[in-house]
Amino acid sequence: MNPFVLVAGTLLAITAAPYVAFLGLYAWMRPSGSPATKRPAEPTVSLVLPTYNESRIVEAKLDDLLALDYPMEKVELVVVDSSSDDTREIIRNYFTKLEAPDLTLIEEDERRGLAPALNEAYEAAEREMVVKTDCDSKLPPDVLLEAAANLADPEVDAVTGRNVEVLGGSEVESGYRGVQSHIQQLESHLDSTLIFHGPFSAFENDALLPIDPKSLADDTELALKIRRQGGRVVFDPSVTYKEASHSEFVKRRTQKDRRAMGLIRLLVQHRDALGKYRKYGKVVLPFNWWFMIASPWLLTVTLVIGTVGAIIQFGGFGLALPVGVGLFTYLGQRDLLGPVQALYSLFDTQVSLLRASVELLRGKGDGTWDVDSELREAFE
Ligand SMILES: Nc1nc2c(ncn2[C@@H]2O[C@H](COP(=O)(O)OP(=O)(O)O)[C@@H](O)[C@H]2O)c(=O)[nH]1
Ligand SMILES: [Mg+2]
Repeated sequence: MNPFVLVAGTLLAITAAPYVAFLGLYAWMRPSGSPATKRPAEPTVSLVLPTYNESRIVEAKLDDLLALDYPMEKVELVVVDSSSDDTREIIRNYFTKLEAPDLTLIEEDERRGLAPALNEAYEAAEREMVVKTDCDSKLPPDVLLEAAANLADPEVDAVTGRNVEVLGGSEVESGYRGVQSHIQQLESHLDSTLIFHGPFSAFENDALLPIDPKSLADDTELALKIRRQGGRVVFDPSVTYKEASHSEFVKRRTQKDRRAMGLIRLLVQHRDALGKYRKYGKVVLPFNWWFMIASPWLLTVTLVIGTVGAIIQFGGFGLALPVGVGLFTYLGQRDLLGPVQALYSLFDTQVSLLRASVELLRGKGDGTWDVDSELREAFE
């Protein structure tokens, strides 16, 4: 065998080893449900909703929030609005006819980015449980009760949930979310999970901390900081939401690459947490470092060396490898891969993570972006 093929094979085995170990751990622990000791609870709630030019969908979002199965006298809505359209007028009008919930509307004169806006909203939130939700997501009626039941466990300070339906029907995103949900369950049963999701995250008000104004991963950053301060932060598959997503390769890049950038930067900023905080720093964080930072580069190098090796070995036929990857991408983004569609979803995520680390190395990645109008259409 030529040395290139040998090196590529070895690299692939090294890349895969932690995943195989994680899979083994999963099979051994068989985590299911939330690791929290859940019990019925009805704390007072601050719903935090950040809005930037959401006039198309904000009314539907408010309808959705008011349909939650929860005593609305216990709820306040804290909106932080940085729009240049009439989002805030729509919200104000909506609330003129309502007795409950209470509304706190923070009106920003100009858009400074999501993280500074959220810091203001968290500062203003006064109730016991603080729930952050994005405008372009839908919540089921039981979501507050499910979240409150988790926070009733004195060890647990934050909980996030599972995307049960990808609005717009992207199979790439659903495939990835399915895999991710198993990973996050295992992480939570080991100790705590890393990623917190924008459509729904709930926190103990007492545990809140300011986030980095430049953050592109605000929800995850908050959870990570809460874990570092000693609270447990978990994923519960019974806490659910729906969010819109694309399948197509190019369209996916904008949102996924930005999110990936936010997560990688966060891991690097908190590199001193590795090895600390029990299994969170000893298992969960290293696994995420491997998945988000090491694997994308290792896989790229493997592909390049493997292609060189295959060309030396088989001449022109060696190009079958990169052509195969191209074909995989072409079919995957069209949701045409059937049973291996989930594998494509992981590949797609690795592409975003690779592009994100390149962008970060080039010094890119600050805090504002365009609201994706096609995704708003999927929401409607
Ligand atoms: N107040 C405020 N809200 C923002 C800003 N940027 C985005 N948002 C809101 O934050 C939420 C998430 O934004 P979105 O564009 O959907 O992010 P994505 O889901 O990661 O693509 C939405 O409710 C937006 O309206 C901002 O600069 N200020
Ligand atoms: Mg969104």
